[in-house]
Amino acid sequence: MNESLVKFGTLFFSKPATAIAGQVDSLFTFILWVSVILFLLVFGAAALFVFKYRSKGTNEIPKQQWIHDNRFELLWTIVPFILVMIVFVWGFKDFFLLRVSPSYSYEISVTGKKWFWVFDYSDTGKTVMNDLVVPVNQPIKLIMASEDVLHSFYIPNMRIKRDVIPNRYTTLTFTADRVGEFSIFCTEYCGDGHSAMLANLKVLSTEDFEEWKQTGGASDDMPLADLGKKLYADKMCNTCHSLDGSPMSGPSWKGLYNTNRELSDGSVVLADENYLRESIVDPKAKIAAGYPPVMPAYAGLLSDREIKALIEYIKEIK
Ligand code: HEC
Ligand SMILES: [Cu+2]
Repeated sequence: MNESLVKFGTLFFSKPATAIAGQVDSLFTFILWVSVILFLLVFGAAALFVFKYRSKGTNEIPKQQWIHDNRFELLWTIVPFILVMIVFVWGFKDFFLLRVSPSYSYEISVTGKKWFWVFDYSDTGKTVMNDLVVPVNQPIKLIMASEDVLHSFYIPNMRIKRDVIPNRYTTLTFTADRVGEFSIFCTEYCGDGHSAMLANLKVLSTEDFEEWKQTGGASDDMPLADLGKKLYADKMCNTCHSLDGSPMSGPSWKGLYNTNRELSDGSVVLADENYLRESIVDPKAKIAAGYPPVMPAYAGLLSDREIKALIEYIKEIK
């Protein structure tokens, strides 16, 4: 279970899971209180003067007005300057810590697509969906890109967030300082399934992480159709395909198997195992009539067993 963002931490912040988070929060708190104090001073003075110098009902015209005072000019130039410089230096220092990843960082590639995240571990060739697993106390560098629209990668407990863009890499860096499970959000509105574009961050001890890297996928002994049902949710098929016949971004799976499917080019194919397999691995090969070709290709993201499991599950939905 992911650590709750509201149960732990303060009114403004989830409980930090990285050392920099505390510094980010202190700067926020500093700016907040400076703003509150300045607000009270400025509006307090304004309210006081409005009251004190309110019209007394006579049409007096002042004989003399106080139009300039160097002491006041200096006060309201120097004090804001000092405050702004404090925020600048403090923020710049933290910005570096948040943006520059040490050369010994562990690199993970992140791909955002409608509507899930894919994490590639280049040193092991491992690819996982929606579960980012990292070792504790080790700087991590995320190299991110999108395959379709703009997404944004956000881990509240780490205080890091950055846009994920097609045709360009952006990076994020963090060092988790405690083990646990945390939430990852997409914070750029990216279409129908945006609110379901959730992922988990699992921070493991170094030994557990090494062990995790060696293991294959779990659920090797699950019956195929059960595994398919689980994958339907885990692999985000459920954001686009319903089971009850209602159309979503994609066609419903109800009664799909072994029926004739009309394609966008007017031809008709039988939805047998091979059609289903091709639709999952390379969805753009044959487009179902009436639907836009928005399904992401799952080639490389699902093992052969997982593809078989999904097909078995689709067959069950009559
Ligand atoms: C972003 C939305 C989206 C996601 C996520 C998605 N699909 Fe699709 N899928 C579509 C759309 C749209 C079509 C119809 C257009 C086409 O054929 O490419 C489709 C078509 C299909 C078809 C052919 C259906 C038919 O009626 O001919 C199958 C099978 C399929 N998807 C399986 C899956 C599986 C399995 C997953 C999860 C591993 C999945 N889809 C995830 C949008 C999605
Ligand atoms: Cu998104």
